[in-house]
Amino acid sequence: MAQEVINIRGMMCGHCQSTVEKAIKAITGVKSVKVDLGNKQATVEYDPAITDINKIKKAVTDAGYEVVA
Ligand SMILES: [Cu+2]
Repeated sequence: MAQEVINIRGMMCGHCQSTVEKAIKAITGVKSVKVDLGNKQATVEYDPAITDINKIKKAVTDAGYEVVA
């Protein structure tokens, strides 16, 4: 299991937070996700044999938010 922290730009409220959470959770291979609105970070635990961090970042982008490198 791998854990990664992603910095996200564009989250303004609890609705944004749950949108990002749902988008990441929907990916096969993601075990858990915790989005911190204050720090604008998502902590994702995933199985690297099933998915990868780029797919997770893409889900955030597709949901309408920006991933900060
Ligand atoms: Cu919002």
